[in-house]
Amino acid sequence: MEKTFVMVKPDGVQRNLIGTIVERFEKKGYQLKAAKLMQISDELAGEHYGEHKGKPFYDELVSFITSSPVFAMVWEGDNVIAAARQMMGKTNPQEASPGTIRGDYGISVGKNVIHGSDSSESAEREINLFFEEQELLQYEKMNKNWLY
Ligand code: RTP
Ligand code: MG
Repeated sequence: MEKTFVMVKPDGVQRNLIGTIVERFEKKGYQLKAAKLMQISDELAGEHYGEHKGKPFYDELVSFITSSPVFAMVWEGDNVIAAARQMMGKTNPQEASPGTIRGDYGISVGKNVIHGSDSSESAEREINLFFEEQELLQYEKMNKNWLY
């Protein structure tokens, strides 16, 4: 089953959007495999955003992502990598469709609330960067008489 890395960025945490974003993924039907509130170090930011090194917005990107805690998650489900990107909407919230997370909650390209892996290679790399293997939990839906 496919897994992706999703992160509520500092602006999303500051604006109390963790619950709203988790709810969207839960309601869509994906399974939460791991989650934590964490502070990103300069070193981790450099690794995570390595592909953007040298770009004009890189310094601002690293300084923002390390400015305050983020909420890191791993979600699992069929086609979840592409679906998460669709749920997020375009990078620039001003171009993102209403109904997408960035379209509904984002302010600017630098404060766009959420990150999601853009390919299966990125997903594997980012999950390994942010989580230890034992932090990803394997569990199944129970068949209990109190679940109705
Ligand atoms: P992300 O990696 O955060 O999920 O976003 P993305 O794939 O939609 O966009 P990406 O091209 O990977 O850019 C990473 C983040 O850098 C900031 N950015 N600023 N000022 C600019 O022109 C600019 N371009 C990108 C955004 O915060 C973007 O999410
Ligand atoms: Mg990206």
